[in-house]
Amino acid sequence: MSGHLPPVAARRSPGGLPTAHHDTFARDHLPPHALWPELNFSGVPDLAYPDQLNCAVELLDGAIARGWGARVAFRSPSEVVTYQALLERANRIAHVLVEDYGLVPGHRVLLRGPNSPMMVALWFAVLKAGGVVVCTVPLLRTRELVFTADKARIQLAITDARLAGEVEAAMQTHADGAPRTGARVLRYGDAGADSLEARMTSRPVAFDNVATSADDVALIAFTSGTTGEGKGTMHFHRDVLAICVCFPTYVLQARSDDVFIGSPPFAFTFGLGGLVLFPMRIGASSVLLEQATPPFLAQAIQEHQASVVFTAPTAYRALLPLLKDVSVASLRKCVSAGEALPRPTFDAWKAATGLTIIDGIGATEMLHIFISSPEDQVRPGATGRVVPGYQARVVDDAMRDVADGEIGRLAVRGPTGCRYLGNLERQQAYVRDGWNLTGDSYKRDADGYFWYQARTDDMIISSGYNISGPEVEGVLLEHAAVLECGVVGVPDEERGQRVKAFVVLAPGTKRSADTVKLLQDWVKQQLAPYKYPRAVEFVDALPRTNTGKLQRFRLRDP
Ligand code: 3UK
Repeated sequence: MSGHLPPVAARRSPGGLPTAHHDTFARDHLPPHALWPELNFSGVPDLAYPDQLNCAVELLDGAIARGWGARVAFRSPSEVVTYQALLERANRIAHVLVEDYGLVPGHRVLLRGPNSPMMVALWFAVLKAGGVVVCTVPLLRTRELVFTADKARIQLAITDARLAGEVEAAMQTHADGAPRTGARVLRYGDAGADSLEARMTSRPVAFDNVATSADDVALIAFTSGTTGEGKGTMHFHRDVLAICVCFPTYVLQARSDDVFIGSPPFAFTFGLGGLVLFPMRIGASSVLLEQATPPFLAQAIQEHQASVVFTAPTAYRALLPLLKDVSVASLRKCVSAGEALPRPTFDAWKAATGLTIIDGIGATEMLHIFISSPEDQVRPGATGRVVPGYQARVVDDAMRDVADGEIGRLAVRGPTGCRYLGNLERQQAYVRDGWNLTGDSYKRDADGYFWYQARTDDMIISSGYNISGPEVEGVLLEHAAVLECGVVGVPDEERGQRVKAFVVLAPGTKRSADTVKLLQDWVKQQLAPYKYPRAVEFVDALPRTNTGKLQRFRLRDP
């Protein structure tokens, strides 16, 4: 491999550290250093990393060094994998990647498959070999895979054999139809002589890990795209470890005997952190489900006696009616992220289980959660206080602080932050004066709690009033007739915008003018009347991203 080393002068990352990447695509497509957010590693202890750092080695080889080899790391419906077995599996795969597929440090490897112990082993194998991981959700189709492969200039795609068709097609052409050359596909999970499993068996269980730099790119995570095409965000080896310190240590406070479980796919960094990195950092175990819709999740919590769950607000709501048949009494900690947690969901979960949901706002650009409070400090309805290690402000358009209680834009910074892959325009919009602007409007109270209002572009402005769609949604959800809903502003000649609710009715409720009136009156009783939905439309389902987020832009502009 040393024959391919680029000239020494080029072998520095923008942060100034020597890089171990021989293929420098990821580094070359970082935004200029001046456009990075300000990064701060001194907010809490344990964030000062050595210049040379491989997060996969820290987490996996480190777990063995800490004496956890015999502990169960991951369970799935079909297997139980100890830390030692996971290490050996990842090492064998790393050999295959380097020896059979010519993986060179810096190569981008696309992973496609549902959450599973094998997917975790692949993730570690790529990083141990110095590669850059690009996870994709199983739902992606050829067109989206082509987009991802073009953006991240993928050299190798490793796919669950059951999902191979689309990725094989995607690896053959670029978006413009030109043939893609040099990209290969490797399947796992089938019996073929050419499968990954067949290749792995003969390889050594030890691997010579690549000594990456702390700021070499480890993963490119694509945003789920509530407003259109996904953007690739780049995260370094040290970022992966930093998120294992901040939220887990100061908010989650899980223990090594905890059993983690949840629904988000690894491609959504919420899932990667909550289901892989955080449990591994403390030697706990995690249950990985291919199917994690609420009925499967509830069953699996009971079966595996899971104690820490990571899922989305809509899933908590959908779990509630299942609790009469399934026991989730083993749960100790419940984390919600991805969307605002409606107060009725928080209250109903507490009433049904006695548990306080830990709400937390995170973002793909920030890698994980940066505002959230431990259960004993939760203020119902607020997202929480800033996670130690991060700083957060509410600012106006000129980046000046607004007064407590006023609505403004959320600005955050900390050890992680936004670096888009080759997208200067978006970079300049997301990062201003060293702060990350997440695109959310918030209010802060005098005690430092942050209260979510809406996405900045989702704020409804009607007759001069600022109206938060999620607030109206929360009230509608309290009504027994409402199963799900989305509230947006639609154009209105007189008011500028008019509040419109899209409602999925509970079974047995009639779609009638009476129901419209019932819901409108309900909102008027609960909130300032100017917030009530002047228009109500009944729908069968709401448009969501593949991570379950409501796509309000599609409601506004059907
Ligand atoms: C919204 C929330 C209110 C908010 C994510 C935890 O969701 C994650 O990342 P995405 O890039 O979306 C980011 C945006 O989603 N959001 C997320 N959590 C909350 N809004 N309350 C919340 N608790 O608009 C944010 O800007 O998909 C969440 C960990 C990792 C993640 N990537």
